[in-house]
Amino acid sequence: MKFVIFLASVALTLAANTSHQVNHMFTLVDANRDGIFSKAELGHVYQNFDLNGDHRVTMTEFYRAFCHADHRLCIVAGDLFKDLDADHTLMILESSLDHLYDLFDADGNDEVTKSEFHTFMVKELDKLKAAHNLN
Ligand SMILES: [Ca+2]
Ligand SMILES: [Ca+2]
Ligand SMILES: [Ca+2]
Repeated sequence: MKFVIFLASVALTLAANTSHQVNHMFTLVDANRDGIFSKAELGHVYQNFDLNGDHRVTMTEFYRAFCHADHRLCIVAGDLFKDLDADHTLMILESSLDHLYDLFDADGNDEVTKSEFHTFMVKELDKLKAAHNLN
């Protein structure tokens, strides 16, 4: 259920003030509420996307997770997937989670703080919203 709430909050992000909604998203991904989005917590989010549990998230799985929560998310899901699929294999491997984590971890200390999460997500979502004229 928690993951659905997370996706719903992403949907709200598209319609509302990005900064405010990213703050809310952080409280959902930071499962143990220690102010750090840890690698383990990223892994948990990943497992929710990997519907058939084969340790790879295909574009279909990515779309399904996003579109299931809110059809407005389908609009940006393709672009978000491309940004995350750095090696252009049309799938996000579980082994690439370290790379994904580095995108958030701006200072490279192996911890993603609320401020690092906020900076990355606001930049990413504002870019996608602008590309689709959703601002
Ligand atoms: Ca945490
Ligand atoms: Ca899969
Ligand atoms: Ca950091």
